[in-house]
Amino acid sequence: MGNSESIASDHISVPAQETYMWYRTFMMEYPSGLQTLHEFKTLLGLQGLNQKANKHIDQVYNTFDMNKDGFIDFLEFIAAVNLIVREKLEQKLKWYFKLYDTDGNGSIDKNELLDMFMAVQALNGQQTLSPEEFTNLVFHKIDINNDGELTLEEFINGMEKDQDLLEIVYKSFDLSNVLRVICNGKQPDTETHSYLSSDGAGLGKVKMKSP
Ligand SMILES: [Ca+2]
Ligand SMILES: [Ca+2]
Ligand SMILES: [Ca+2]
Repeated sequence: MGNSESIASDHISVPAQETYMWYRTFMMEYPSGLQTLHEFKTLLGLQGLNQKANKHIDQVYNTFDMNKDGFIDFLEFIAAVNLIVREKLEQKLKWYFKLYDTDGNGSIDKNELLDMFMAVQALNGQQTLSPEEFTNLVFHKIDINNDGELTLEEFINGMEKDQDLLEIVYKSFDLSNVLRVICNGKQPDTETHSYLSSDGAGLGKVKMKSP
């Protein structure tokens, strides 16, 4: 498919044998070699969301669509798998930072974080704190120079030190549950929101669908 040499590029460290297995799974599910936004949402059982939640998922999709052609190809797919399975906390936090920095200007402002928490609330239901309270809490804790913007450095340093904040971040989009959905194939309608409730199991286990 002409992807073989790019699979070996620097930041992708999924072993060849595993890569092949993922390739087969991906091509079985998406014979064209491309996953559309609609298919991404279908895979995760995330149709019919309200506008805010929907925009949040669009943004997630965009962070995986690295060449910005509107599709997730196999290389982008395996990079996402690699991020979820293998990368360290710092790399994951970089991904979340990119997710929250919706205008892409290299810092997260209060409105961006507020929008994100409102989307999370729309996805996960009412939380203990309101989106406004969450936003203020995060800025109070990790906006070190108090300028109302979170730089990548403030974000990573702050999150690494604070388990409670990290949990909030993980809740904003649970990567490990996404992986489980990918491994097990499309979700039946009855389990529409199963990816949202994490039980922490199954990470790193690659299961092939039976033919
Ligand atoms: Ca793409
Ligand atoms: Ca920004
Ligand atoms: Ca700051």
